[in-house]
Amino acid sequence: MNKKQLEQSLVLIKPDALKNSITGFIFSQLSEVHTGARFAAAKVVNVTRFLAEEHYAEHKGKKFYELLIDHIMGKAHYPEQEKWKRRVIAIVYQGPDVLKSIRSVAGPTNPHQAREERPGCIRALGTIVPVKDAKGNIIDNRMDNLIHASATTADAEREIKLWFEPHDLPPLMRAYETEICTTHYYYKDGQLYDVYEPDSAFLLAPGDVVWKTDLEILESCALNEPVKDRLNAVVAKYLINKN
Ligand code: FUP
Repeated sequence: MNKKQLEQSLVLIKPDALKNSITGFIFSQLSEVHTGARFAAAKVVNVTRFLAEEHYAEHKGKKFYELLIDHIMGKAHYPEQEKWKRRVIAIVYQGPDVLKSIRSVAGPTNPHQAREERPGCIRALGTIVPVKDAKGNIIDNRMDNLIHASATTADAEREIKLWFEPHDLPPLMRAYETEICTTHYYYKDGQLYDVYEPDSAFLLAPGDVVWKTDLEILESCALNEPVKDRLNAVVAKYLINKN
């Protein structure tokens, strides 16, 4: 398979799409006949704050950041008593020019703009929700735009490695280099361990297939080299649906 055929994109079907039952429509719009995109991996994820913050790291500090985090975590669409419904569907699509074709079917970020400029695109079915304070005054607006799709090849690599382990993809559909892990890794409160520590989370065992770039970070971290700020992005996928 050549590099172009291996092009991949991360798509997230967000909680607003699940709540409004338009998952089928989205899958149909993204299907191979429309976009040339094939499924390479898929999972249902209860998004923790840990994962949400890593996914939207580039938006940290912006005015809409907290709304964005609440949205992707499902908190904006499902109250505490329905928190088991807080999910996204994460998919890796693969195909020639898949980044461009999926972004095109998705449409502009802002659903109102999508409706004006690209009727028929997925995000044209989204909405903008006014956010009110306790007194009922509108204090902000939240963009419910139904899906996320990677914007660039660099974003796709970062995002796919954030949400998926190599073994989530069939071996011939892995676009990024892998290695075999030779150590045990456990994680607790920002620290890595090579033997089990009470209440730590198991990450990897010898023989596991791991993204090469992840293993480099884990090995550097174990040697106390200054890569701590990148550890969360490695760990996040191993904690998915584990709590
Ligand atoms: P996109 O790549 O189209 O998903 O857009 P961005 O990465 O710029 O934005 C990520 C998410 O932030 C969007 F899905 C919606 C949200 N957002 C806002 O809520 N307000 C803004 O002004 C910009 C983005």
